[in-house]
Amino acid sequence: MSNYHIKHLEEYFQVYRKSVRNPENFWEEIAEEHFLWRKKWDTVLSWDFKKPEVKWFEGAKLNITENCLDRHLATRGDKTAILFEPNDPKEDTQHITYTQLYQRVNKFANVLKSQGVEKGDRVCIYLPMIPELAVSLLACARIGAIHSVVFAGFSANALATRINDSDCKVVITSDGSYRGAKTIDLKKIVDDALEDCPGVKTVLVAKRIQSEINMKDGRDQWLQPLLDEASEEGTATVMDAEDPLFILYTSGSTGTPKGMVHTIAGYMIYTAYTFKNVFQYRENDVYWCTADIGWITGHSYIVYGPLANGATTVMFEGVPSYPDYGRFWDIVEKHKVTQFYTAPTAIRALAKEGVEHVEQHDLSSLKVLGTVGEPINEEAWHWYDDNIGKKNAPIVDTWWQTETGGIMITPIPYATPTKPTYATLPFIGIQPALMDENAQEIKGNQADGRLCIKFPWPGMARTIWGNHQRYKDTYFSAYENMYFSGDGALRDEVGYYRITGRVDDVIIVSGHNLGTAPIEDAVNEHPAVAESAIVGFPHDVKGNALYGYVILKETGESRKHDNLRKEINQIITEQIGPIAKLDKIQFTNGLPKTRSGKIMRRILRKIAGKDTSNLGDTSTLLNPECVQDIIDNAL
Ligand code: 6R9
Repeated sequence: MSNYHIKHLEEYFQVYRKSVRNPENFWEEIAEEHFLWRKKWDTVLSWDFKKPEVKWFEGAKLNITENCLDRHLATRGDKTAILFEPNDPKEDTQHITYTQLYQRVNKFANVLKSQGVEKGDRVCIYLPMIPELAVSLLACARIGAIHSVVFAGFSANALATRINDSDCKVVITSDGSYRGAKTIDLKKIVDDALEDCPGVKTVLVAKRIQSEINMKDGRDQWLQPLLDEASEEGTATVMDAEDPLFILYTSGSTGTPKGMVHTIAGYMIYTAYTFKNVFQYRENDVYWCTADIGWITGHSYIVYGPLANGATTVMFEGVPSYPDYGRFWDIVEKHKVTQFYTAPTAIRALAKEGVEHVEQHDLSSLKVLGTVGEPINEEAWHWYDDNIGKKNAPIVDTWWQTETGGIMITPIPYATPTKPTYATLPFIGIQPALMDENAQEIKGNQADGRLCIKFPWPGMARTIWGNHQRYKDTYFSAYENMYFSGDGALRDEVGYYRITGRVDDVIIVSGHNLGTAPIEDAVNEHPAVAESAIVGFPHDVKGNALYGYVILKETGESRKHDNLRKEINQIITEQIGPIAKLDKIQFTNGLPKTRSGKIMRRILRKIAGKDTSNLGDTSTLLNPECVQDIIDNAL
């Protein structure tokens, strides 16, 4: 059916118009024709952004894993579902077929059941990029348990916060992980985290690095022997369309991380449909997304979207620099990858190493290149286009969020003419709006404002776990009847969108969202620190890096500043993870504050970015005198 696979620009416009004129009919057709239901829905959509409440396909019954696995067995049983490429290129690639994946998921689901996991229970998954990670998500979904994956780069503290927030009773982890030439003791991190998590009764441990680890009696169990015993048969639990599928945490500008809740049917339809169109996926393609499954990109576009389409999805355990900077291109050549999806920060890091690493490889299999996670700068876009795609593989710059579940603004490759740094046009069914400072929608092209979405789409998150009020306050309160993304954007003369970046206190570092508040809280834990303010500043590889302004309790602090800097970063590593470390720490005697006591970050951002020519209006400051002092001592 043509609506499911869009092939040229005119068709995009036709289908787009249809999708926004009558969204219910549009999504119902997609749902009818491309998915497996145990029972069809009573209502396609009911919604109220004021409450807010959004329900898609209410009354329908299904299991997402029957859509990702069972229904492919007859026609694609021997096709590779997951192509696992290990950290060490000398270790063999694993081809896991649809039949094998189905059996592994059933075994794992049976293990979870035997451990007392029931429908609706939360299971925390803290694993490296090994096949068990994908299998464990699907195993949870098979029995209706809600998975909460925590990226395995987060610290024990961050893990504990997330486990407790959603009250997980089981944790799935591994003895350790490989990362380039290093190994990481994941189990030790879990042990530390669990000291603060009384609700966790069971830890299942996959073996990956064969290291000696501590196994706590009565709590910890090796996974493999349990899997060996388990049956590879298993029926999928019948779920309601709006039952939660998973929780995934994302940083907010303040407070604890937000556990975004995605529900089954809408998420399935949206990830599957976007995957097919944004990557123009065809039956024998080999698709590779380099994200970690610990982030939404991995959930939607390594696991659910590709598998719902019966695709071959590559899972890479390692890093782009190991054993050398040609690793990505080595994998593309080896498996004849057709679609390659990565982050601007990776592109910039690889571009810096020069084209020699690229030139040794045959990249002619590539048909579509994608980017996600942060704005891509023009230079990186051209490097990607010239050296990787050889101007033959269109770049899809895909804008979306953990909250949106799937891609929202993007070119359709071979249909939408691309434009460097522009995510271009809304995806089918998506109705963006730009809002001005008076909370009015800016109509017409050549506009610049805050990016909102006017109408529900199936993939949107339904709530924040345990805190619906926060969901409402964060996303539905800034503008009436609109979902507010937290991003700024402009619309050019032909209606193409360019994302200009966050307009709140979230900073995107190497594509990872970091809230300033939790980092400041960590810095303030240092006994010598009185107060701190964190801002982002431009960085040529990471996109943004973090700059900390720190006031010490005693101005005559005798310890060396460099030691203090190390100690502060150590605390951040323990509390959040190494991704949140500060690149620069400036000790200062004051921070610019408004009369209501709010730190004026706008000024600090400009100073950190070495852009002090126009600091704007500082007259409302309580202590304008500190500004010059900060400028004079800037790093
Ligand atoms: C999928 C993902 C969401 C934030 C989002 C925005 C930034 C993502 C982007 C982009 C410019 C793009 N972002 N894609 N900015 N161009 N193509 O990354 O989800 O981790 O929740 O981050 O990332 O600022 O608001 P998540």
